[in-house]
Amino acid sequence: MLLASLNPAAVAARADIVDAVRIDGAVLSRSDLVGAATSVAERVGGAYRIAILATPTATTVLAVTGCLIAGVPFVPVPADVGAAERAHILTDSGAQAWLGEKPAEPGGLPHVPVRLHARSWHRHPEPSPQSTAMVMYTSGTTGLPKGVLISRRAIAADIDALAAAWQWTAEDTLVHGLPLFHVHGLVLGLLGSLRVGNRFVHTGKPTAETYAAAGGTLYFGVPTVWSRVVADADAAAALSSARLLVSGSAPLPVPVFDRLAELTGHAPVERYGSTESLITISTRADGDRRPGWVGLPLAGVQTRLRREDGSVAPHDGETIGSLQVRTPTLFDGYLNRPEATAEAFEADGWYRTGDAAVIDEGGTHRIVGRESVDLIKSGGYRIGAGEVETVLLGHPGVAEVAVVGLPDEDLGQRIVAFVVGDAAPDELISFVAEQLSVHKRPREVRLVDALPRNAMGKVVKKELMTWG
Ligand code: MLC
Ligand code: AMP
Repeated sequence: MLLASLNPAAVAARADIVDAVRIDGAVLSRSDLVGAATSVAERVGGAYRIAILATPTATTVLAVTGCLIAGVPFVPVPADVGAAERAHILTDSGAQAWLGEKPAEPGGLPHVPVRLHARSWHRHPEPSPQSTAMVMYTSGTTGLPKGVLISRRAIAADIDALAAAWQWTAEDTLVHGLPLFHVHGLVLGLLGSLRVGNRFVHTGKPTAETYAAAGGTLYFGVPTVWSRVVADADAAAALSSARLLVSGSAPLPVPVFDRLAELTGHAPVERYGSTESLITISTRADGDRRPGWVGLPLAGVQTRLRREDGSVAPHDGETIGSLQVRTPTLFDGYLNRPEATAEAFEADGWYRTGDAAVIDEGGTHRIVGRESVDLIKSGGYRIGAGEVETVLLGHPGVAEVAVVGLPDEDLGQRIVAFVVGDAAPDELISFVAEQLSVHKRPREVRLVDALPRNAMGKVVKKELMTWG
């Protein structure tokens, strides 16, 4: 979709931008981007599905953009992926080749390099809006990560709704340092910039210093990033010249919201969503910015709260219910997982987000928390407890294990593994980092004599969490 199909007006109007993308020391003009990505499209056109090791580099930007121009579905693979997770993603997705960055372990697939200086001006026909743009892997409460089928239509609808809510235009310079293998950094950050036509700056690491030095108008960050920014008052003050600071992917602690407002003069805009639904709820640039609340449904999005008895909860700002959404930004199911797909929806087609929320009389939403203790959010990353437990049980020094997310000032939640066994904690942490992704490793392993279990023999995680 790149640009042309995404928004021809934006491309035409901004064809002369000499610094459309800055990433990893490279600067791409709009013309470099279109020419080099079209050349990539020529080489991958007709492929069934392509894997992209999503490191934050110009190579990755061109690989992604080339696939979008060619209409080839791509699979963003976490830059820090480990052996077992990589094997699963490749097998499950049926990817035929790696495009762009070359992985250390290609897993038997051929590698197609991206040539940064190649150019093509061929005009590719616009792929159908219903077609799959990407298959993005995400964790569930149990089992291996599932491939989320995300259509071009869903992405375009989401970016347009966010642009309206945030008054986001081609005049903006969008800055972030988030991974390019999740919705936040990839779909909103990179594809959003391609569609809106604004300048995009990737800072490499999302630190207070790199954000302060980037000179943007629109900044994206997960709460961990914002809490690190406010810990550096000088860097935070440099963001006062920005237009909008946006937080999402996990709850922004109220003290961080307040401190950010104090140091930068900008109350942050909070927004909520998921890999499956994309972003569905947000504060508007011209709306009320209330700490702890994530705003109103985006244009075209409907929300409702379901109580346990199936009734719809009132919008009184207090009654907690399961948040459900109906939205044009929704995914097209989990790849190869019809049962999991069916379970994600109510009989009447509403998507079950798995989050508990309240809605006030004015329609403003507050996210209360996840309904399952087995889905952990750490540094804005979604991690399934079951996935980490399965890997740990594969280690000979582990007899029993339970993984939980404990409250953490920096990461929101930190992954802690309670283990019955005789393995060294550091060895277990590295074992997970090597098998899954580095960011899924437990930050702490506690060796215990026994796990708390109920009469059925099931581990009582709520009790474990009080051991924290
Ligand atoms: C440490 N490291 C190890 C290791 N221990 N490497 C290998 N094995 C081990 N045992 C290394 C790491 O590789 C890394 O190296 C360095 O230590 C620091 O890693 P870290 O400790 O994991 O980083 P940290 O500082 O904790 O990261 C914080 C963070 C990160 C905020 C930068 O969590 C982050 O980028 N979060 C963003 C997640 C996100 O975008 N989520 C959006 C999901 S979409 P090196 O060399 O690499 O530094 C979504 C929808 C929505 O949720 O609503 O948006
Ligand atoms: P992911 O699939 O990685 O995109 O994670 C989606 C989950 O992140 C949601 O179901 C929420 O639990 C959480 N999340 C995203 N944004 C917010 C937010 N602004 N506040 C609280 N939780 C959030």
